[in-house]
Amino acid sequence: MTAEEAATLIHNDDNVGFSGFTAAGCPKAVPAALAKRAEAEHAAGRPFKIGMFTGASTGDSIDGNLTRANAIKFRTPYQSSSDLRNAINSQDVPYYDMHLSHLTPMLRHGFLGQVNAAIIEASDVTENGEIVLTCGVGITPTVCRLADKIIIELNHKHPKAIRGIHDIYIPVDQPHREAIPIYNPSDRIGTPYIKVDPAKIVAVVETDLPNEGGSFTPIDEITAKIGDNVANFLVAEMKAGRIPKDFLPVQSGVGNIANAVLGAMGENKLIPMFEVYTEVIQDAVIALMKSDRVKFASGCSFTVSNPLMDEIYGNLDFFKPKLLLRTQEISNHPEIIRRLGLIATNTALEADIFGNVNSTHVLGTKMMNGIGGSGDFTRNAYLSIFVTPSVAKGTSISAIVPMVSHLDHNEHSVSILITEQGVADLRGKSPIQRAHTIIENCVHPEYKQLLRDYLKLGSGHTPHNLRACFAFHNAFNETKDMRNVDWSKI
Ligand code: 0RQ
Repeated sequence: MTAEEAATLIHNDDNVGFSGFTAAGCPKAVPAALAKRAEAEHAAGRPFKIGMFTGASTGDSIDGNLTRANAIKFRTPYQSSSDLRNAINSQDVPYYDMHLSHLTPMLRHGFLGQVNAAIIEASDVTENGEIVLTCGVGITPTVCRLADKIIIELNHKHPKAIRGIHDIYIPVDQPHREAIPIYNPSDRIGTPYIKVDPAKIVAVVETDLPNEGGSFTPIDEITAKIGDNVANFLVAEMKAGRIPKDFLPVQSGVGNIANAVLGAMGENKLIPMFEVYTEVIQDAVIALMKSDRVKFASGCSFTVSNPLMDEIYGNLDFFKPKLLLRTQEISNHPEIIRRLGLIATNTALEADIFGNVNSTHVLGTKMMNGIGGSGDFTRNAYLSIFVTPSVAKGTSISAIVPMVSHLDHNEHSVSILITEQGVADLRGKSPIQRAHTIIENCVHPEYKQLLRDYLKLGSGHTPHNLRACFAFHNAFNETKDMRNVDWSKI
Protein backbone atom coordinates (compact mmCIF):
# COMPACT_ATOMS: atom_id res chain seq x y z
CA MET A 1 0.00 0.00 0.00
CA THR A 2 1.05 3.63 -0.10
CA ALA A 3 2.78 5.34 2.80
CA GLU A 4 -0.32 7.48 3.30
CA GLU A 5 -2.54 4.40 3.56
CA ALA A 6 -0.11 2.76 5.98
CA ALA A 7 -0.09 5.89 8.15
CA THR A 8 -3.83 5.54 8.72
CA LEU A 9 -3.13 2.29 10.60
CA ILE A 10 -1.47 4.29 13.42
CA HIS A 11 -3.84 5.86 15.93
CA ASN A 12 -3.67 8.76 18.34
CA ASP A 13 -1.91 7.74 21.59
CA ASP A 14 -0.29 4.64 20.03
CA ASN A 15 3.24 3.76 21.06
CA VAL A 16 5.34 3.08 18.00
CA GLY A 17 8.72 1.35 17.73
CA PHE A 18 10.94 2.35 14.80
CA SER A 19 13.75 0.44 13.13
CA GLY A 20 17.20 1.88 12.58
CA PHE A 21 20.03 3.24 14.64
CA THR A 22 21.12 6.82 13.97
CA ALA A 23 19.67 7.67 10.54
CA ALA A 24 20.83 4.28 9.27
CA GLY A 25 18.01 1.82 8.65
CA CYS A 26 15.19 4.16 9.68
CA PRO A 27 11.87 4.16 7.83
CA LYS A 28 11.27 7.41 6.00
CA ALA A 29 8.12 7.38 3.86
CA VAL A 30 5.59 6.23 6.49
CA PRO A 31 6.85 8.58 9.27
CA ALA A 32 6.66 11.50 6.81
CA ALA A 33 3.09 10.48 5.93
CA LEU A 34 2.30 10.07 9.62
CA ALA A 35 3.44 13.64 10.30
CA LYS A 36 1.12 14.88 7.52
CA ARG A 37 -1.71 12.86 9.03
CA ALA A 38 -1.03 14.41 12.46
CA GLU A 39 -1.18 17.89 10.92
CA ALA A 40 -4.50 17.06 9.21
CA GLU A 41 -5.94 15.67 12.45
CA HIS A 42 -4.84 18.77 14.37
CA ALA A 43 -6.37 21.01 11.66
CA ALA A 44 -9.64 19.11 12.11
CA GLY A 45 -9.49 19.79 15.86
CA ARG A 46 -8.60 16.22 16.85
CA PRO A 47 -5.64 15.17 19.02
CA PHE A 48 -2.88 13.13 17.41
CA LYS A 49 0.33 12.26 19.23
CA ILE A 50 2.32 9.06 19.45
CA GLY A 51 4.87 7.65 21.90
CA MET A 52 8.17 6.88 20.16
CA PHE A 53 10.74 4.17 20.80
CA THR A 54 13.74 4.31 18.49
CA GLY A 55 17.18 2.71 18.41
CA ALA A 56 19.08 5.96 18.83
CA SER A 57 18.89 9.17 16.84
CA THR A 58 16.91 8.94 13.59
CA GLY A 59 16.66 10.70 10.27
CA ASP A 60 14.75 13.95 9.79
CA SER A 61 11.72 12.06 8.42
CA ILE A 62 11.09 10.65 11.88
CA ASP A 63 12.28 13.08 14.57
CA GLY A 64 12.21 16.25 12.47
CA ASN A 65 8.84 15.73 10.76
CA LEU A 66 7.02 14.39 13.81
CA THR A 67 8.36 17.19 16.04
CA ARG A 68 7.37 19.88 13.55
CA ALA A 69 3.92 18.27 13.31
CA ASN A 70 3.63 18.42 17.13
CA ALA A 71 2.92 14.69 17.07
CA ILE A 72 5.18 13.35 19.85
CA LYS A 73 3.67 12.29 23.17
CA PHE A 74 6.84 10.71 24.54
CA ARG A 75 10.32 9.99 23.18
CA THR A 76 13.20 7.70 24.18
CA PRO A 77 16.18 6.84 24.15
CA TYR A 78 18.54 9.18 22.11
CA GLN A 79 18.16 11.95 19.55
CA SER A 80 20.22 14.49 17.65
CA SER A 81 17.58 16.48 15.76
CA SER A 82 17.74 20.25 16.30
CA ASP A 83 13.93 20.57 16.15
CA LEU A 84 13.38 17.76 18.63
CA ARG A 85 16.18 19.11 20.87
CA ASN A 86 14.38 22.47 21.03
CA ALA A 87 11.04 20.78 21.79
CA ILE A 88 12.67 18.75 24.58
CA ASN A 89 14.32 21.82 26.07
CA SER A 90 11.10 23.83 25.94
CA GLN A 91 9.44 20.89 27.73
CA ASP A 92 7.01 20.32 24.84
CA VAL A 93 8.24 16.74 24.38
CA PRO A 94 8.82 14.52 27.45
CA TYR A 95 12.14 12.77 26.82
CA TYR A 96 13.51 9.81 28.75
CA ASP A 97 17.30 9.75 28.28
CA MET A 98 18.43 6.20 28.96
CA HIS A 99 21.25 3.71 28.36
CA LEU A 100 20.70 2.22 24.90
CA SER A 101 21.28 -1.37 26.02
CA HIS A 102 18.42 -1.04 28.53
CA LEU A 103 15.64 -0.12 26.14
CA THR A 104 14.62 -3.49 24.72
CA PRO A 105 14.76 -5.38 28.04
CA MET A 106 12.70 -2.57 29.62
CA LEU A 107 10.16 -2.87 26.80
CA ARG A 108 9.93 -6.65 27.24
CA HIS A 109 9.52 -6.21 31.02
CA GLY A 110 6.62 -3.82 30.35
CA PHE A 111 8.34 -0.91 32.14
CA LEU A 112 7.60 1.58 29.34
CA GLY A 113 4.07 0.65 28.30
CA GLN A 114 2.78 -1.29 25.31
CA VAL A 115 4.26 -1.26 21.82
CA ASN A 116 1.20 -0.91 19.58
CA ALA A 117 2.96 -0.80 16.24
CA ALA A 118 6.37 -1.21 14.63
CA ILE A 119 7.36 0.79 11.55
CA ILE A 120 10.48 -0.73 10.10
CA GLU A 121 12.71 -0.60 7.06
CA ALA A 122 13.60 -3.92 5.43
CA SER A 123 15.66 -5.06 2.47
CA ASP A 124 13.57 -8.21 2.10
CA VAL A 125 10.51 -9.92 3.54
CA THR A 126 9.32 -13.45 2.81
CA GLU A 127 5.82 -14.93 2.82
CA ASN A 128 6.59 -16.92 5.97
CA GLY A 129 7.53 -13.77 7.91
CA GLU A 130 11.31 -13.55 7.64
CA ILE A 131 12.32 -9.90 7.67
CA VAL A 132 15.84 -8.94 6.58
CA LEU A 133 16.79 -5.49 7.88
CA THR A 134 18.88 -2.84 6.15
CA CYS A 135 21.84 -0.90 7.59
CA GLY A 136 20.71 -0.42 11.19
CA VAL A 137 19.31 -2.95 13.66
CA GLY A 138 18.66 -1.03 16.91
CA ILE A 139 15.57 -2.27 18.76
CA THR A 140 13.79 -3.79 15.76
CA PRO A 141 13.63 -7.51 16.74
CA THR A 142 12.08 -6.75 20.14
CA VAL A 143 9.56 -4.21 18.84
CA CYS A 144 8.57 -6.64 16.08
CA ARG A 145 7.97 -9.28 18.75
CA LEU A 146 5.96 -6.96 21.02
CA ALA A 147 3.99 -4.92 18.47
CA ASP A 148 0.42 -5.83 17.57
CA LYS A 149 1.11 -4.78 13.99
CA ILE A 150 4.13 -4.30 11.78
CA ILE A 151 4.40 -1.83 8.91
CA ILE A 152 7.32 -2.55 6.59
CA GLU A 153 9.04 -0.10 4.29
CA LEU A 154 10.64 -2.38 1.73
CA ASN A 155 13.51 -0.20 0.55
CA HIS A 156 15.02 -1.27 -2.76
CA LYS A 157 18.09 0.92 -2.19
CA HIS A 158 19.35 -1.94 0.00
CA PRO A 159 20.21 -5.07 -1.99
CA LYS A 160 18.68 -8.41 -1.00
CA ALA A 161 22.24 -9.75 -1.02
CA ILE A 162 22.93 -8.15 2.37
CA ARG A 163 21.01 -11.08 3.88
CA GLY A 164 23.60 -12.69 6.17
CA ILE A 165 25.14 -9.49 7.51
CA HIS A 166 22.75 -9.29 10.49
CA ASP A 167 22.86 -11.44 13.60
CA ILE A 168 19.47 -11.32 15.31
CA TYR A 169 19.34 -12.61 18.87
CA ILE A 170 17.02 -11.74 21.75
CA PRO A 171 18.25 -13.05 25.12
CA VAL A 172 15.86 -15.10 27.23
CA ASP A 173 14.53 -12.92 30.03
CA GLN A 174 15.24 -13.44 33.72
CA PRO A 175 15.11 -15.70 35.69
CA HIS A 176 16.06 -18.01 32.80
CA ARG A 177 18.87 -15.92 31.26
CA GLU A 178 22.01 -17.82 30.29
CA ALA A 179 25.41 -16.58 29.14
CA ILE A 180 25.35 -14.73 25.82
CA PRO A 181 27.87 -16.82 23.85
CA ILE A 182 29.94 -14.12 22.15
CA TYR A 183 33.69 -14.65 22.74
CA ASN A 184 35.01 -12.75 19.69
CA PRO A 185 33.59 -9.70 17.89
CA SER A 186 32.86 -11.88 14.83
CA ASP A 187 30.89 -14.59 16.68
CA ARG A 188 27.39 -15.18 15.33
CA ILE A 189 24.74 -16.39 17.76
CA GLY A 190 21.40 -15.71 16.07
CA THR A 191 19.62 -15.68 12.72
CA PRO A 192 20.19 -13.41 9.70
CA TYR A 193 16.52 -12.33 9.80
CA ILE A 194 13.74 -11.43 12.25
CA LYS A 195 10.99 -14.06 12.24
CA VAL A 196 7.45 -12.80 12.85
CA ASP A 197 3.95 -14.14 12.43
CA PRO A 198 3.16 -12.96 8.87
CA ALA A 199 -0.37 -12.10 10.03
CA LYS A 200 1.12 -9.22 12.05
CA ILE A 201 2.50 -7.56 8.91
CA VAL A 202 -0.34 -5.18 8.09
CA ALA A 203 1.40 -3.17 5.38
CA VAL A 204 4.32 -3.32 2.99
CA VAL A 205 5.25 0.04 1.45
CA GLU A 206 7.83 -0.07 -1.33
CA THR A 207 10.40 2.73 -1.43
CA ASP A 208 13.74 3.63 -2.95
CA LEU A 209 14.87 6.34 -0.51
CA PRO A 210 18.50 6.95 0.50
CA ASN A 211 19.61 7.22 4.12
CA GLU A 212 19.29 10.66 5.67
CA GLY A 213 22.68 10.69 7.44
CA GLY A 214 24.97 13.72 7.35
CA SER A 215 28.63 13.77 6.56
CA PHE A 216 31.60 14.43 8.84
CA THR A 217 33.37 17.76 9.13
CA PRO A 218 36.96 17.36 7.95
CA ILE A 219 39.50 16.63 10.68
CA ASP A 220 40.96 19.91 11.99
CA GLU A 221 44.10 20.61 14.00
CA ILE A 222 42.40 20.09 17.37
CA THR A 223 40.64 16.83 16.54
CA ALA A 224 43.81 15.54 14.84
CA LYS A 225 45.83 16.28 17.99
CA ILE A 226 43.24 14.54 20.19
CA GLY A 227 43.38 11.53 17.86
CA ASP A 228 47.19 11.45 18.03
CA ASN A 229 47.13 11.72 21.82
CA VAL A 230 44.77 8.72 22.03
CA ALA A 231 46.85 6.65 19.59
CA ASN A 232 50.14 7.49 21.36
CA PHE A 233 48.63 6.69 24.75
CA LEU A 234 47.50 3.27 23.48
CA VAL A 235 50.94 2.56 22.01
CA ALA A 236 52.52 3.40 25.38
CA GLU A 237 50.05 1.07 27.11
CA MET A 238 51.05 -1.72 24.72
CA LYS A 239 54.74 -1.09 25.35
CA ALA A 240 54.09 -1.22 29.10
CA GLY A 241 52.37 -4.59 28.63
CA ARG A 242 48.98 -3.32 29.74
CA ILE A 243 47.40 -3.92 26.33
CA PRO A 244 48.16 -7.29 24.72
CA LYS A 245 50.41 -7.27 21.63
CA ASP A 246 47.57 -8.36 19.35
CA PHE A 247 45.50 -5.52 20.83
CA LEU A 248 41.90 -5.45 22.16
CA PRO A 249 38.62 -4.72 20.36
CA VAL A 250 37.79 -1.05 20.06
CA GLN A 251 34.57 0.88 20.69
CA SER A 252 34.33 4.43 19.52
CA GLY A 253 31.52 6.91 20.15
CA VAL A 254 29.55 9.03 17.78
CA GLY A 255 30.57 12.26 16.06
CA ASN A 256 33.50 14.04 14.53
CA ILE A 257 36.02 13.58 17.32
CA ALA A 258 35.33 9.85 17.58
CA ASN A 259 35.78 9.51 13.82
CA ALA A 260 39.10 11.41 14.03
CA VAL A 261 40.33 9.21 16.90
CA LEU A 262 39.72 6.06 14.86
CA GLY A 263 41.48 7.62 11.89
CA ALA A 264 44.54 8.41 14.04
CA MET A 265 44.59 4.89 15.46
CA GLY A 266 44.55 3.52 11.95
CA GLU A 267 47.41 5.74 10.84
CA ASN A 268 49.64 4.83 13.79
CA LYS A 269 51.44 1.73 12.50
CA LEU A 270 52.67 0.86 16.01
CA ILE A 271 49.07 -0.20 16.67
CA PRO A 272 48.45 -3.60 15.05
CA MET A 273 45.46 -4.37 12.83
CA PHE A 274 42.52 -4.38 15.24
CA GLU A 275 38.87 -5.42 15.61
CA VAL A 276 35.94 -3.16 16.35
CA TYR A 277 33.07 -4.02 18.70
CA THR A 278 30.96 -0.91 18.81
CA GLU A 279 27.52 0.49 18.16
CA VAL A 280 27.99 2.94 15.28
CA ILE A 281 30.28 1.83 12.48
CA GLN A 282 31.37 5.22 11.10
CA ASP A 283 33.22 6.19 7.92
CA ALA A 284 36.68 5.82 9.49
CA VAL A 285 36.11 2.11 10.23
CA ILE A 286 35.28 1.36 6.61
CA ALA A 287 38.31 3.36 5.40
CA LEU A 288 40.53 1.39 7.79
CA MET A 289 39.05 -1.88 6.59
CA LYS A 290 40.02 -0.98 3.03
CA SER A 291 43.58 -0.21 4.11
CA ASP A 292 43.87 -3.47 6.09
CA ARG A 293 44.00 -1.73 9.46
CA VAL A 294 40.64 -3.03 10.75
CA LYS A 295 40.10 -6.78 10.57
CA PHE A 296 36.45 -7.00 11.53
CA ALA A 297 33.71 -4.70 12.78
CA SER A 298 30.64 -5.66 14.77
CA GLY A 299 28.13 -2.88 15.32
CA CYS A 300 24.50 -1.87 15.40
CA SER A 301 24.49 0.31 12.28
CA PHE A 302 26.49 1.50 9.30
CA THR A 303 26.40 5.21 10.10
CA VAL A 304 28.28 6.15 6.97
CA SER A 305 27.87 8.73 4.23
CA ASN A 306 25.68 7.68 1.28
CA PRO A 307 28.57 7.29 -1.21
CA LEU A 308 30.30 4.98 1.26
CA MET A 309 27.09 2.99 1.77
CA ASP A 310 26.92 2.52 -2.02
CA GLU A 311 30.55 1.43 -2.01
CA ILE A 312 29.87 -1.21 0.67
CA TYR A 313 26.87 -2.50 -1.28
CA GLY A 314 28.87 -2.50 -4.49
CA ASN A 315 31.66 -4.59 -2.91
CA LEU A 316 29.75 -7.01 -0.71
CA ASP A 317 32.20 -9.83 -1.52
CA PHE A 318 34.91 -7.82 0.25
CA PHE A 319 32.88 -6.26 3.06
CA LYS A 320 30.30 -8.90 4.02
CA PRO A 321 32.77 -11.31 5.69
CA LYS A 322 34.19 -8.39 7.70
CA LEU A 323 30.99 -6.77 8.95
CA LEU A 324 28.19 -7.79 11.30
CA LEU A 325 25.16 -5.90 12.58
CA ARG A 326 23.55 -6.75 15.95
CA THR A 327 20.81 -5.33 18.17
CA GLN A 328 21.86 -2.55 20.55
CA GLU A 329 21.06 -4.84 23.47
CA ILE A 330 23.93 -7.09 22.30
CA SER A 331 26.34 -4.54 20.77
CA ASN A 332 26.20 -2.62 24.07
CA HIS A 333 25.78 -5.53 26.46
CA PRO A 334 27.83 -5.17 29.70
CA GLU A 335 28.51 -8.93 29.80
CA ILE A 336 30.16 -8.90 26.37
CA ILE A 337 31.90 -5.53 26.76
CA ARG A 338 33.61 -6.78 29.90
CA ARG A 339 34.35 -10.25 28.51
CA LEU A 340 35.95 -8.92 25.32
CA GLY A 341 37.92 -6.24 27.22
CA LEU A 342 37.04 -3.27 25.07
CA ILE A 343 39.03 -0.08 24.67
CA ALA A 344 36.17 2.42 24.77
CA THR A 345 36.54 6.02 23.64
CA ASN A 346 33.64 8.44 24.01
CA THR A 347 33.25 12.19 23.87
CA ALA A 348 32.59 14.49 26.81
CA LEU A 349 30.87 17.86 26.62
CA GLU A 350 32.58 18.72 29.89
CA ALA A 351 34.61 16.95 32.54
CA ASP A 352 35.59 18.08 36.00
CA ILE A 353 38.97 18.13 37.66
CA PHE A 354 38.08 14.97 39.59
CA GLY A 355 37.20 12.91 36.50
CA ASN A 356 33.41 13.12 36.36
CA VAL A 357 31.96 13.55 32.87
CA ASN A 358 28.93 15.32 31.44
CA SER A 359 28.09 14.05 27.94
CA THR A 360 24.58 15.37 27.62
CA HIS A 361 23.66 18.72 29.17
CA VAL A 362 24.97 22.06 27.89
CA LEU A 363 25.72 24.23 30.94
CA GLY A 364 23.80 21.79 33.12
CA THR A 365 20.28 22.35 31.84
CA LYS A 366 19.91 22.01 28.07
CA MET A 367 19.80 18.53 26.57
CA MET A 368 22.25 18.10 23.71
CA ASN A 369 21.62 14.56 22.39
CA GLY A 370 21.50 12.01 25.19
CA ILE A 371 23.76 9.51 26.94
CA GLY A 372 23.38 7.02 24.08
CA GLY A 373 25.60 4.00 24.52
CA SER A 374 28.42 5.87 26.20
CA GLY A 375 27.39 4.67 29.67
CA ASP A 376 27.03 1.05 28.57
CA PHE A 377 30.63 1.07 27.35
CA THR A 378 32.25 3.38 29.91
CA ARG A 379 31.10 1.44 32.94
CA ASN A 380 32.20 -1.93 31.56
CA ALA A 381 35.22 -1.43 29.30
CA TYR A 382 38.79 -2.59 29.93
CA LEU A 383 39.88 1.00 29.38
CA SER A 384 37.35 3.85 29.50
CA ILE A 385 38.70 6.91 27.72
CA PHE A 386 36.97 10.27 27.35
CA VAL A 387 38.06 12.82 24.78
CA THR A 388 37.11 16.47 24.37
CA PRO A 389 38.67 19.66 23.04
CA SER A 390 39.86 21.59 26.13
CA VAL A 391 37.76 24.64 25.20
CA ALA A 392 34.54 25.37 23.31
CA LYS A 393 33.05 28.47 21.64
CA GLY A 394 36.47 30.02 21.01
CA THR A 395 38.06 29.93 24.44
CA SER A 396 35.02 31.28 26.29
CA ILE A 397 34.09 27.83 27.67
CA SER A 398 36.53 25.53 29.43
CA ALA A 399 35.54 21.90 28.90
CA ILE A 400 37.25 21.17 32.22
CA VAL A 401 35.40 22.76 35.12
CA PRO A 402 35.52 22.55 38.93
CA MET A 403 32.36 20.41 39.10
CA VAL A 404 30.38 19.05 36.16
CA SER A 405 27.00 20.75 35.81
CA HIS A 406 25.36 17.39 35.01
CA LEU A 407 26.74 13.91 35.67
CA ASP A 408 26.62 11.05 33.18
CA HIS A 409 29.84 9.11 33.86
CA ASN A 410 31.33 9.29 37.29
CA GLU A 411 34.88 9.25 38.61
CA HIS A 412 34.58 5.50 39.34
CA SER A 413 34.14 4.62 35.68
CA VAL A 414 36.31 7.14 33.83
CA SER A 415 39.93 5.95 33.54
CA ILE A 416 41.58 8.33 31.09
CA LEU A 417 40.81 11.90 30.01
CA ILE A 418 42.35 13.20 26.78
CA THR A 419 42.25 16.66 25.21
CA GLU A 420 44.40 18.26 22.51
CA GLN A 421 46.61 19.47 25.41
CA GLY A 422 47.48 15.98 26.61
CA VAL A 423 46.53 12.84 28.53
CA ALA A 424 45.43 12.45 32.16
CA ASP A 425 45.69 8.88 33.39
CA LEU A 426 43.33 8.74 36.37
CA ARG A 427 43.80 5.09 37.32
CA GLY A 428 44.72 4.51 40.96
CA LYS A 429 44.80 8.20 41.85
CA SER A 430 43.07 10.00 44.74
CA PRO A 431 40.76 12.92 43.87
CA ILE A 432 43.42 15.56 44.55
CA GLN A 433 46.02 13.61 42.53
CA ARG A 434 43.50 13.34 39.67
CA ALA A 435 42.82 17.07 39.86
CA HIS A 436 46.52 17.98 39.58
CA THR A 437 46.99 15.54 36.68
CA ILE A 438 43.98 16.84 34.77
CA ILE A 439 44.84 20.51 35.33
CA GLU A 440 48.49 20.13 34.31
CA ASN A 441 47.93 17.73 31.37
CA CYS A 442 44.51 18.48 29.86
CA VAL A 443 43.33 22.00 30.71
CA HIS A 444 43.75 24.88 28.24
CA PRO A 445 46.52 27.33 29.35
CA GLU A 446 43.92 30.11 29.76
CA TYR A 447 42.19 28.12 32.52
CA LYS A 448 45.06 26.36 34.31
CA GLN A 449 45.70 28.98 37.01
CA LEU A 450 41.98 29.49 37.67
CA LEU A 451 41.59 25.79 38.37
CA ARG A 452 44.77 25.59 40.47
CA ASP A 453 43.31 28.44 42.53
CA TYR A 454 39.94 26.70 42.82
CA LEU A 455 41.64 23.74 44.47
CA LYS A 456 42.90 26.03 47.25
CA LEU A 457 39.30 26.98 48.14
CA GLY A 458 38.25 23.49 49.24
CA SER A 459 39.10 20.87 51.81
CA GLY A 460 38.38 17.19 52.44
CA HIS A 461 39.02 14.04 50.40
CA THR A 462 37.44 15.67 47.33
CA PRO A 463 38.32 19.33 47.94
CA HIS A 464 35.28 21.09 46.52
CA ASN A 465 34.01 24.48 47.57
CA LEU A 466 30.24 24.25 47.24
CA ARG A 467 29.86 28.02 46.94
CA ALA A 468 32.39 28.16 44.10
CA CYS A 469 31.96 24.88 42.24
CA PHE A 470 29.66 26.34 39.55
CA ALA A 471 31.41 29.71 39.32
CA PHE A 472 32.69 28.91 35.79
CA HIS A 473 29.12 28.24 34.60
CA ASN A 474 27.76 31.31 36.37
CA ALA A 475 30.49 33.48 34.84
CA PHE A 476 29.55 32.20 31.38
CA ASN A 477 25.83 32.75 31.95
CA GLU A 478 26.45 36.28 33.18
CA THR A 479 29.32 37.46 30.95
CA LYS A 480 29.54 34.89 28.11
CA ASP A 481 33.08 33.97 29.19
CA MET A 482 34.14 31.51 31.89
CA ARG A 483 37.46 33.34 32.29
CA ASN A 484 35.63 36.14 34.08
CA VAL A 485 35.34 34.07 37.22
CA ASP A 486 36.62 35.94 40.29
CA TRP A 487 37.39 33.73 43.28
CA SER A 488 37.73 36.73 45.60
CA LYS A 489 33.99 37.39 45.17
CA ILE A 490 32.94 33.87 46.24
O1 0RQ B 1 28.47 23.22 19.38
O2 0RQ B 1 28.15 22.84 17.00
O3 0RQ B 1 27.21 24.88 18.11
O4 0RQ B 1 29.70 24.61 17.82
O5 0RQ B 1 28.74 21.25 21.66
O6 0RQ B 1 30.44 19.56 19.82
O7 0RQ B 1 32.55 19.37 18.60
O8 0RQ B 1 30.39 18.91 17.35
O9 0RQ B 1 31.30 17.35 19.14
O10 0RQ B 1 29.99 16.01 17.39
O11 0RQ B 1 31.80 15.04 18.84
O12 0RQ B 1 29.60 15.69 19.82
C1 0RQ B 1 29.25 14.92 23.45
C2 0RQ B 1 27.58 15.98 21.94
C3 0RQ B 1 29.93 15.65 21.18
C4 0RQ B 1 28.41 13.66 21.41
C5 0RQ B 1 28.78 15.05 22.02
C6 0RQ B 1 29.47 22.45 21.95
C7 0RQ B 1 30.37 22.62 20.74
C8 0RQ B 1 29.42 22.21 19.62
C9 0RQ B 1 29.10 19.64 19.88
P1 0RQ B 1 28.37 23.94 17.96
P2 0RQ B 1 31.19 18.83 18.60
P3 0RQ B 1 30.69 15.97 18.70
C10 0RQ B 1 27.80 6.14 21.11
C11 0RQ B 1 28.30 7.07 22.09
C12 0RQ B 1 26.83 11.32 24.03
C13 0RQ B 1 26.44 9.98 23.46
C14 0RQ B 1 27.59 9.09 23.17
C15 0RQ B 1 27.32 12.95 22.22
C16 0RQ B 1 28.64 21.08 20.24
O13 0RQ B 1 29.55 12.86 21.39
O14 0RQ B 1 26.15 13.18 22.04
O15 0RQ B 1 28.72 9.32 23.56
N1 0RQ B 1 27.74 12.06 23.16
N2 0RQ B 1 27.31 8.02 22.49
O16 0RQ B 1 30.82 23.95 20.63
C17 0RQ B 1 28.81 24.07 26.01
C18 0RQ B 1 30.62 22.76 26.67
C19 0RQ B 1 30.76 22.32 25.31
C20 0RQ B 1 29.85 22.82 24.38
C21 0RQ B 1 31.22 21.43 23.39
N3 0RQ B 1 31.44 22.34 27.62
N4 0RQ B 1 29.64 23.62 26.97
N5 0RQ B 1 28.86 23.68 24.73
N6 0RQ B 1 30.18 22.25 23.20
N7 0RQ B 1 31.60 21.47 24.68
C22 0RQ B 1 26.87 6.66 20.01
C23 0RQ B 1 25.40 6.56 20.27
O17 0RQ B 1 25.00 6.43 21.35
C24 0RQ B 1 24.45 6.61 19.13
